[in-house]
Amino acid sequence: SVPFGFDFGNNNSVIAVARNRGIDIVVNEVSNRSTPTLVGFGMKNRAIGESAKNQQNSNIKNTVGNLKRILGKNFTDNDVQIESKYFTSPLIDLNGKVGTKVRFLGKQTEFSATQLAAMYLNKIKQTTAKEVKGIIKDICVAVPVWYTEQQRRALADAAIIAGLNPVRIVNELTAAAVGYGVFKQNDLPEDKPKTVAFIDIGHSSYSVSIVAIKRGELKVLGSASDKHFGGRDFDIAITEHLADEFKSKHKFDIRTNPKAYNRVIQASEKLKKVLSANSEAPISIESLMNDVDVRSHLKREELESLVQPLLEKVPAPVLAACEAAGIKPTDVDTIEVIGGTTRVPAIKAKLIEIFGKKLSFTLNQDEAIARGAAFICAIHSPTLRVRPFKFEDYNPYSITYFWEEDQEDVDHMEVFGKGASYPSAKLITLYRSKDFQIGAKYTNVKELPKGTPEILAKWNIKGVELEEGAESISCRLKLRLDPSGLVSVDKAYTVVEKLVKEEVINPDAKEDDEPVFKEVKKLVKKNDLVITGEFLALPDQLRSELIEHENSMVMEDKLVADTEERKNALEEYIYDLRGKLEDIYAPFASQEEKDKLSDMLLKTEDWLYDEGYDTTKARYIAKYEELASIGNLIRGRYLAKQEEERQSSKSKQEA
Ligand code: ATP
Ligand code: K
Ligand code: MG
Repeated sequence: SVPFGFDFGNNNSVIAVARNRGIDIVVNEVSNRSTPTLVGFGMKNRAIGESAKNQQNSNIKNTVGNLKRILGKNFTDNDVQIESKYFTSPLIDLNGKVGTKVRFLGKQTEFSATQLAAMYLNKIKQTTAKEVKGIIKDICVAVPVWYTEQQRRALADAAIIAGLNPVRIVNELTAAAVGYGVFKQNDLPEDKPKTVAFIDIGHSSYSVSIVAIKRGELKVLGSASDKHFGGRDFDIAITEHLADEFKSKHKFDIRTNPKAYNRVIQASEKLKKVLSANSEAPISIESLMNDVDVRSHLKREELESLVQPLLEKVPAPVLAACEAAGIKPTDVDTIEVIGGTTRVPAIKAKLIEIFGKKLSFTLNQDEAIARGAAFICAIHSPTLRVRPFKFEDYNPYSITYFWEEDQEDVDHMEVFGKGASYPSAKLITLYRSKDFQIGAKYTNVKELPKGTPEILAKWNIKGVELEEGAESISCRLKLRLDPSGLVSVDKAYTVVEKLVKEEVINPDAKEDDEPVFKEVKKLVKKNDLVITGEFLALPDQLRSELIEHENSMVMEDKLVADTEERKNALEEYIYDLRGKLEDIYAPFASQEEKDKLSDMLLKTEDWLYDEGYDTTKARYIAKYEELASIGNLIRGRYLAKQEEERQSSKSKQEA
């Protein structure tokens, strides 16, 4: 399959594919290089991406965005409460996880965040498959550095439900940094690495990673984020300001009308973008509420004062990331900036002030993450050869493994500390008298949002057999923080002490001296243990059900689209045939045929506005064929005549 990388943005998502000649951005059905991250629900089908955006205003309560914000969150998570203000559908508690309720197929329907993300990923898969005309399976998805174990697992579940194979989940800025390392290869130092700060401010979130980078490799030294800082906060600040203004000017409150409020958000976003390049900009919306047209304007300074509290939050993530990396902002060699919101002049000015240096924009601000992710997916591909590039990521939350005390007097150990690099593995030894359990948890769950589950995974380790007369046996466990930042127990086996013969190395020995052996005690592997794990992922049974459900919704959507297509084809045929009957087909039909066909065309047309307005694909096809049975007869005569004329003019020429 063609490896692809996916920047799962909160506002817009970007797809890139790796092919032999390099990395390409995939355009969607309307030739855009990014796709709105929205899922809409209708009376008959779902609308995903561009079509969801088109219908957003007319279907505001059943259009869901902010998918990455609720994915893998427990309902009691603090962040969920914060998030609810950005949603136009209610956030609900689905067995402890977050979901939403929408009107779909005429019924109130609940969907989990994982299902919503799966729907979107499935659409992205279809877009990619259509564009590359190949099989699409392996995906590398980029996520914010602050994504927890549960969020990463939920994303993997969503990808699987969408029929994808999530080969790796990578941090957004790490993907961008890898892209930078690969594409700027020749400008990078070979020995002493340079320090680059990568900064991404998008629609919902703001992250900074400090990266040591040289030719062929990089290491993320520190990362930090403000999870609640992005372009949407600017849009809301402008909208709230305008809401007050309209209230005093026109005596209506757009806050009471979700559709009007959303139209102002969209206009505010446009206004904000204009203000990044101009010092003043107008805004006007027709018939916003109560049939009133509104207009206003905003100066850049006014916008800056509206978002002053946000601007004051710009330095914190930079300082925290630098502290994690053990450097000062002024020690950074280059500052690479990506994400739509870094186009705001006041933000650029703040960043320049903190680093005391100008900013660099060598990466494509909108596509760098997807490109890097596609490259990383290609690294994992068995069929595509890519230049080797080594990268190590930064673990933001300390992880401890724990077990029940048996022969040892400790029952836990911090294994992957905060700030450690990953992927990484650690071998530990436990002295066990019988089969046992081991678990992994956040060392300080209090550092995470309230409601984040503390326990990440539990494994049952089976097959422990003691040597005769022994009270315990050494069990070796290989613990891993895998490339996607997920915990695992990769290997487990028992070892025993055995006397083994070992050759004594004598540097003075002559060539034909007999080798000398001695007996030494050595730990040797006895047997492998069986590992079964429970993760913060969906149970297999439920996952299978969701795959089936998703597939049936895809089929249904396809049927609705095909039906619509057939209906349009019929409508077009009516107009086409009617026109030709009076024109080029006229000499080839008898008056009786003409009368009969005209009558049929008229009846079918009436039918289309009546009973045939909303019917089955089969009935549209049947109507089409009914008309075509006469239409094709006449067309046949017309074509025969054309052919006859062509032949005769050809033979005239030859003569
Ligand atoms: P996130 O990274 O938070 O998941 P995202 O990846 O979808 O979100 P981006 O695509 O990086 O976000 O950026 C989108 C945001 O950038 C939107 O809020 C958009 O309004 C804003 N934006 C884009 N262009 C400009 C501009 N010229 N001036 C100001 N803001 C802009
Ligand atoms: K994006
Ligand atoms: Mg982004």
